[in-house]
Amino acid sequence: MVRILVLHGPNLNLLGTREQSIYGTTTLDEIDAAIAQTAESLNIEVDTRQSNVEGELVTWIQEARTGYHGIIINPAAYTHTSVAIRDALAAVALPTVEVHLSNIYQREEFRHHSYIAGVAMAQLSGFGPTGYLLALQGLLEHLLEQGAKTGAATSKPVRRTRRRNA
Ligand code: CA2
Repeated sequence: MVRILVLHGPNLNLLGTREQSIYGTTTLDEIDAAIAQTAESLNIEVDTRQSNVEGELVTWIQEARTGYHGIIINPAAYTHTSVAIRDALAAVALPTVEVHLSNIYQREEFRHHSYIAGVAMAQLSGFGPTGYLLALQGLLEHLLEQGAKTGAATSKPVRRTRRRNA
């Protein structure tokens, strides 16, 4: 079964309690619940973790190498500062999707640069909490395609869509 690790960076534990005009009213627990629900419907396993500590995020990324097929990360402020997180993602070389709740390119200049984007397969910025769910779907499609090419054990879930002429 496909296993994906979702990482939330610093201060995202405060979601829904402050700065609601920028980040909305949804709490991190609610986001994690929506991620779990989507994971179930996609028939994949997802673990979600949050940390305010850069080194802890680096350690989790390193550990993901053995137990996970891909990573979804909102590095929060570390997006714009952390060579350490970028290096960890490059080292584990797992397909990674970078997610931001807000559109970082419509905000202050210092948020326009991401150290993570260069080592991520994709970036979603500005969809709010839905970004995580879109990332799950996109990453799964990518992994299944890769598995089909490499013969890796990422079993494809049965598609329920009926084709008229099938
Ligand atoms: O838009 C995003 O998801 C960000 O990654 C959020 C980060 C910010 O530094 C990035 O530029 C864009 C900040 C997360 C802080 O979250 C808070 C939530 C509630 C109250 C205060 C901060």
